[in-house]
Amino acid sequence: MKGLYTALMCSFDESGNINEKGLREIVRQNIDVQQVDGLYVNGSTGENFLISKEQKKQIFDIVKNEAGDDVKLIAQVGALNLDEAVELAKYATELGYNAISAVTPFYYKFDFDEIKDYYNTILDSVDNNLIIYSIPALTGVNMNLEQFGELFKNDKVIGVKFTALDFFLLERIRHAYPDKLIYSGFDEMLLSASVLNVDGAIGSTFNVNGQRARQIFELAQKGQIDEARDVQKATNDLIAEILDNGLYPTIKEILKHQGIDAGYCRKPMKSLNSEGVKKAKEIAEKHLK
Ligand code: NGF
Repeated sequence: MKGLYTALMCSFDESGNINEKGLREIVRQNIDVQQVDGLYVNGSTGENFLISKEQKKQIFDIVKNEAGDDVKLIAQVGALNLDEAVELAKYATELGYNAISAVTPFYYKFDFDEIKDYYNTILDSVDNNLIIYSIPALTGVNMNLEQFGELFKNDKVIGVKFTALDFFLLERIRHAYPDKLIYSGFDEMLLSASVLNVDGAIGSTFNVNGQRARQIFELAQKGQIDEARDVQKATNDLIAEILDNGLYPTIKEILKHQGIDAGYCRKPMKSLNSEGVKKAKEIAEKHLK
């Protein structure tokens, strides 16, 4: 399960329905062109928290059907409704997803016992392994080293997707749990995370910049830090402009510019106006030639 995973975008039509053709094209682009090792399905980038349970299942179906066994698949099933998370975990496992992942429960201030019970409840319901999805900036949930250790006591918790700025904690987790998988979550910090010996990365910008992500990761593994830094710099020039123009809608527009039917974002997320679309094309032409 090590390696680089695209946090998969989903294509929606203007009314917010899944655009199956577009989603299949995004899957193929990631496998055939970006050549990532796997896909992380229904994460933040997939606009998971804006869609219904039935749409989540539909996306799991389409992605598995298109990808087959070409790459590894991780299904993000986390939901505030624990029954829904369990149902989705079972669904994705039956489809053959290689692992499940669940965001830490958010919105209410759950204590750690509640968080632990959430993960154990999901895992007790399926014969599959789980990757914790930790993204404190969006969830407000900050777990410490001991709490990660407590969750890792369940052998089916095989790792963490670490989308956080606290690299002191990242180093401590790496050191304390060498056998657990750590995936770096912030694409702009991939080199720094790779130097700390993460096992892989999961990123939104890999939809359009996966090849550079691989260069960074592999150069760092070989100790070629100067070369890796150059590629990270080129990557960050791209990411800075994407963030400035609007993260997910800009990635969609770049995909469209490359001939992929990436569609619209789900409301209340807005799609780009004509100026934003023009800027996205400029970003693609400047940074992704
Ligand atoms: O989009 C976010 C929100 N983070 C992603 C990634 O960690 C999310 C990251 O690639 C993800 O994996 C998922 O879709 O579940 C950033 O978009 C990127 O580094 C630009 O900041 O923080």
